[in-house]
Amino acid sequence: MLIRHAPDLTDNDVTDHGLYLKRRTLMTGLAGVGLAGLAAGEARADLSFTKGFSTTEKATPKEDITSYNNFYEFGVDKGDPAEKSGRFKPRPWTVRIDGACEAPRTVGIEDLIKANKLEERIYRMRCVEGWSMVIPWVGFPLKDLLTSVKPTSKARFVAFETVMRPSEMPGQAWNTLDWPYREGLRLDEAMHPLTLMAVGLYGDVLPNQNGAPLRLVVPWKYGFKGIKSIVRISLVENQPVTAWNKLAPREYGFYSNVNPAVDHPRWSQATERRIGEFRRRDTLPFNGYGEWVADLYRGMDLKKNF
Ligand SMILES: Nc1nc2c(c(=O)[nH]1)N[C@H]1C(S)=C(S)[C@@H](COP(=O)(O)O)O[C@H]1N2
Ligand SMILES: [Mo]
Repeated sequence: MLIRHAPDLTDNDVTDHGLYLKRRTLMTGLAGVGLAGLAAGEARADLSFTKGFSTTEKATPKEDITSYNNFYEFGVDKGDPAEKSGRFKPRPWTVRIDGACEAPRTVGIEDLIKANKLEERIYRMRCVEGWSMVIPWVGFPLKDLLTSVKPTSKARFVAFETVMRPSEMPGQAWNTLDWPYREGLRLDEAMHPLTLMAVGLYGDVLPNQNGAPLRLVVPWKYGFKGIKSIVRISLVENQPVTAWNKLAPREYGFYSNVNPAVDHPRWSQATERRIGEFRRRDTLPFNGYGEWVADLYRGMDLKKNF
């Protein structure tokens, strides 16, 4: 697997968060600037970003990334999010960050974008259903946001919640999931430098169907961990309840690290179909990010903790 390494993964990350990132993976000098604007007449929400840690694999076309979606708040079919999210209003928007921290706060999306250094990160995304894409996100490390609220020693997990807006999200009228959509990470997973809060896609603000205005991206986990349209992030003591795990605990574990050796009860996870390709390809442990994240799970039985 070819991966470019950007200077954002520094020795500070290693010492600050006790992460083991191989020194040979650190490289300097890769930087670029991208500017993206909205159509004339819309509120200014320009994203300036540098290029960060990315795969060199060919990105999936934007047309596919924005038309083949899972976002059950708008319906269960792949075309529903693009077709039925037109009434959804992702701006203005605030996110509440609270729980076991010294400085809980509520922050507006534009302030969040201004206050954080944005990067383009091109990540593979592997859906638990057996398909994958390569997606150029724009965002910032979740750890920057979490650090800003000063987690206390009680914080061991992070819980995330999607907005509840049945009037704009027709799928919330159906009991497909116990709304609002919820997800969670262990604190060290949330603080990992690869864990991203995305605010953009292909250099522009996130389209509604991809989780506007703010969604989580955890590239070594199945796509459903990447909760969309987030309104609340809470530091908590105990492992939080998550939407898919609550619905079908035997099928969707809390960890949900991509693992070709652990099949879904109803299908194999050994291979995947990259959208736009014909032949299936092998699925890689941790979606190919094991070099950077496997140490988070040292000593754990990954078949039990699926
Ligand atoms: N709130 C919310 N977040 C969600 C989902 C959802 O239905 N609701 N679907 C998940 C699933 S299963 C996947 S594969 C990804 C899809 O992200 P994409 O549509 O941007 O490719 O979003 C995840 N985040
Ligand atoms: Mo998914």
